[in-house]
Amino acid sequence: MAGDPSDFREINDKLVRSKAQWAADKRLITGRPDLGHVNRLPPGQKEVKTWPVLDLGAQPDVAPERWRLRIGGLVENPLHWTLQEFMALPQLDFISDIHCVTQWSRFDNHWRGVSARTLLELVKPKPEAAHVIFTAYDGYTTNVKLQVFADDNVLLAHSWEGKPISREHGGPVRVVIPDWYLWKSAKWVTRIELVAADQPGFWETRGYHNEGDPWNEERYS
Ligand SMILES: Nc1nc2c(c(=O)[nH]1)N[C@H]1C(S)=C(S)[C@@H](COP(=O)(O)O)O[C@H]1N2
Ligand SMILES: [Mo]
Repeated sequence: MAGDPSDFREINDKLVRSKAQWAADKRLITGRPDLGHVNRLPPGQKEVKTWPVLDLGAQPDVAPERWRLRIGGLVENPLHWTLQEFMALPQLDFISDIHCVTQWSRFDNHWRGVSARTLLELVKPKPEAAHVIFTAYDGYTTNVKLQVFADDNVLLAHSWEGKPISREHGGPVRVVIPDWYLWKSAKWVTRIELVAADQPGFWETRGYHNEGDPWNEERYS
């Protein structure tokens, strides 16, 4: 079935190789972390006004009526939502800056969606849950600690600047974790799994850092 996570497609091998090489070469590291967030722009970043598109090249076309979000794993109450059900959850407007490891940052993005906290309150993580694994419709995976996902600025967003998030940027729904480099923010998200043991995702197993704090230059492992 097209767009199903199991339908693992041809990914852009050239792009993957060149980004993995950047990681191996430790490109863009300034050696001057800004842990106090003195500057709005994290070290080594450049501000852009456009919004570049970065992904593995598949860009699944997920029709709104086919989109599902499932949250499972170490939770008391595994749940799934259609887009209509998701839109009926409490909605939050949030403004955040985003920072891509390939050097661009974009300030003041206006998002609308459902906060991670709202979702976590509904599924109720078990005490053993410590990590969160995201899976997207293109097969992409990424991981963060549960405490990062539970931060009050984390959103599952369906709108950007007052319009539905476009297919190329991960619509119908994408994750937004603004405190980490943007590879942690899965586009076309469909599954969120709470687990006890960490599971590094697509880029984390190809030389990227397991965490990804832009102010600490956590670009590569
Ligand atoms: N599903 C999925 N999510 C993804 C990716 C991807 O390839 N597939 N790429 C990540 C990377 S490396 C970046 S930099 C951002 C880019 O988001 P954008 O294209 O909206 O700028 O998406 C992240 N989320
Ligand atoms: Mo990226």
